[in-house]
Amino acid sequence: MASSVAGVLSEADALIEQGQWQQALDLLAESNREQPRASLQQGMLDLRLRAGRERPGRPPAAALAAPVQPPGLARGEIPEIPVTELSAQRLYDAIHGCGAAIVRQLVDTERSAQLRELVDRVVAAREQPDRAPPREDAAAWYARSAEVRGAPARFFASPGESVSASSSIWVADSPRVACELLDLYASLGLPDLLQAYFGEPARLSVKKWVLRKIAPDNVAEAGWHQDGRFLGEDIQTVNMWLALSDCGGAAPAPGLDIVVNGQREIYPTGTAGAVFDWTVGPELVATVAAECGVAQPRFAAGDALFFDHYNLHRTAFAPHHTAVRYAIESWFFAASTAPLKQQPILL
Ligand SMILES: O=C(O)CCC(=O)C(=O)O
Ligand SMILES: [Fe+2]
Repeated sequence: MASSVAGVLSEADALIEQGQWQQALDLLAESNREQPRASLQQGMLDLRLRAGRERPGRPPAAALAAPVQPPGLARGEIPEIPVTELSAQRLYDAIHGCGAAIVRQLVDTERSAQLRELVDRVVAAREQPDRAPPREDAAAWYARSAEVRGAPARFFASPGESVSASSSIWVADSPRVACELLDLYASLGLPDLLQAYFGEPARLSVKKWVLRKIAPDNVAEAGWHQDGRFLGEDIQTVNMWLALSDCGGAAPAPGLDIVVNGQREIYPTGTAGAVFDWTVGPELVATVAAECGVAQPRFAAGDALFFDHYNLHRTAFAPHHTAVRYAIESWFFAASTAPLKQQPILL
């Protein structure tokens, strides 16, 4: 017989009062494995949000060797790291040398298909709440935590559409999916990998952990941007952009366009022909890209692209796009410098 949710939650609270966050999380996770319940999933996420607000001191820099440019690459080519060789040093060399790394089939085809379904369920729960399963149906598909501050994530619905073609939804707004993804990241060894990369534990965040379902937008240019423009520079980050559709290059769904360089500066925005004040103008991008090239990689579902806040990129758009693209964007931050504005979440 599974224990009552109230009982488990109060036991977890007692552990937290003694500063035993990890034990409290383990208790909730074990109870949820026994019998998955929305309130337990919500409880786990709330706890991670509360713990994320505690800021550890800044440790000495990570013990990684100075980055070495991966050899043998053509201009505009993003280095690929075989999944069996993925390490903090290889990732560091690729991101600091070339701006990004691709890890093919980090997630297998079956799991990526499941994740795609999860995204659709969250989108449906958000857009058609009356059709979503009730709150205690072993799944909090869409529920805003009391620990989350601010307006919901951007949400694109064209006037007159009952279901929008494109959605961007905070993972933190779906405790069910947040728990599934945290399990996935643990099974991929990401917490240890990122700890080695940053020299300290990694955090996720409310605002930069996003489920994306993007409709082809053949004409409207999405802006070239660096996430460091919003996130700041005195931070350490790694974004894992996980494709859940066949996309990019000649595929029918839009991928990403990426400037392939390892430079560590934030370019001016709103100039050189930029459409928005937060985007880098196409003329400036052309100048930068003349030296290093732009990649438009083809991704299969389950392929991951890793980059950080200095990378210059945009959502691809092209006349041949006809299909919706699914992806999950997970920005990881070194705990001691994770921007509080992004609402850090314990990994
Ligand atoms: O998914 C996209 O099209 C945009 C992703 C992006 O800008 C990011 O992950 O920083
Ligand atoms: Fe971005």
